[in-house]
Amino acid sequence: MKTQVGIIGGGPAGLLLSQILHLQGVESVILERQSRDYVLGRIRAGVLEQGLTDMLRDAQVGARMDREGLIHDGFHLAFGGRLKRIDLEGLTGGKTVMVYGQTEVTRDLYEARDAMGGTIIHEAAEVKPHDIETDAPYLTFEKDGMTERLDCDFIAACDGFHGVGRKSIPANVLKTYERVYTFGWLGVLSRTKPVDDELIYANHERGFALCSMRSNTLSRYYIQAPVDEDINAWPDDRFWDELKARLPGDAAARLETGPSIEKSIAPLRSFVAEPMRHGRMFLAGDAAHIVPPTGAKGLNLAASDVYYLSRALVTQYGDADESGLLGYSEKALSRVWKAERFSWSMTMMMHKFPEQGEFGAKMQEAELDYLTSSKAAMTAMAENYVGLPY
Ligand code: RFL
Ligand code: PHB
Repeated sequence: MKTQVGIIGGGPAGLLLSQILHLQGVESVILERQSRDYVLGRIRAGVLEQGLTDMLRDAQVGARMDREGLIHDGFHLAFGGRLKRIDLEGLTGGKTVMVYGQTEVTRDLYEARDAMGGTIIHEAAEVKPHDIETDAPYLTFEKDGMTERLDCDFIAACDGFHGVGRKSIPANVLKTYERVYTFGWLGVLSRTKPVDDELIYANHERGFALCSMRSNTLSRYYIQAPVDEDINAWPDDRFWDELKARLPGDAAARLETGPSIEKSIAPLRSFVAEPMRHGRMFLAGDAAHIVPPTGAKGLNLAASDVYYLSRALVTQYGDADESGLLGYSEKALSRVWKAERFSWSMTMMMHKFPEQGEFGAKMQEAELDYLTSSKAAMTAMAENYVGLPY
């Protein structure tokens, strides 16, 4: 088999890259380790920046999002029993975010790839990049008991944090930066009316909580929990009680509870791998970087990588101009580090850290008090939350 761009990973980054390349006349093949149902069963991100929603529209996959997604022009910070609003639209000169699930984005991308005859090979095992330092890289993989080979001009490793792309870069080339947090997020999806029509991020002495949603009838809630917590120790009633305890009184009183449809614990991590290119292989999305979900940046960063990489590949093929590919890593990383900083600072401000003590708690309270009473500080927060320009 032969193609122009061999893509490892059929998550949002790989699918969006393939779709954009197709519309620009560049061929690709996606190799995905899991089945399509498995990929679509993962409940992940919910908040899309305008940069990503514009990209989805340009890639002809924005119609359902525009019908069903919810535009949010603000969100709330809860602390010390108070609820303070960050007016995203007012503070950023009209920018907003879109609440629309990653699962739905992925579904829309699969449908578009199918409709346009895109090749996605699911359940491709043992994917391995070869000869990435030469002009003739290729991928091998196992499918239905056979070893297959995919020759290509370039490889895009969009295979997430546990993928094989990053691991194929020699250790003396790759530098990684990491911070692992001692807690995770216990998340619940329930068919209930969201407690508020905007998101609420809560700092509470019992730990962080987040009230989010997927639609007006589907809620997504998270609470900070030890990362090694046994999920069976959290029957629904215990989850709802703990969530209520961490919300301001009137929000807790309004909270509609019901059976969980999904419940899982996600670890929190900050991670960056540099550079995002080695030879003819390029890393994009979670394959190169992870942010804790507090700033809602992970999927959005995957999208900005795809924005830079797709443009670089298109100018390479269209104009034989390789400057975009040469500058890809530096360009992508400059945006990545700013989102890392924002996600880290929001994580530090909103969670309970075992070592923080009473002084640390006072510092968080003062920071939140300052943030929500200073227009300059709120503007900085809003500007980052809606997403820095590409
Ligand atoms: P993905 O989604 O992990 O997709 C990678 C794909 O590669 C496949 N794969 C392989 N395929 C072939 N061979 C191999 N060896 C392979 N190894 C892996 C995998 O099966 C998978 O299908 O990475 P991608 O495309 O870079 O997308 C990144 C996003 O998924 C991620 O950043 C976000 O979900 C993060 N995130 C959020 N991001 C936001 O922008 N806004 C949010 O509100 C938000 N909330 C979240 C989140 C992530 C969460 N969890 C569970 C980590 C909330 C949570 C709870
Ligand atoms: C979500 O709805 O899953 C979500 C929303 C905001 C975040 C993280 C996750 O910061």
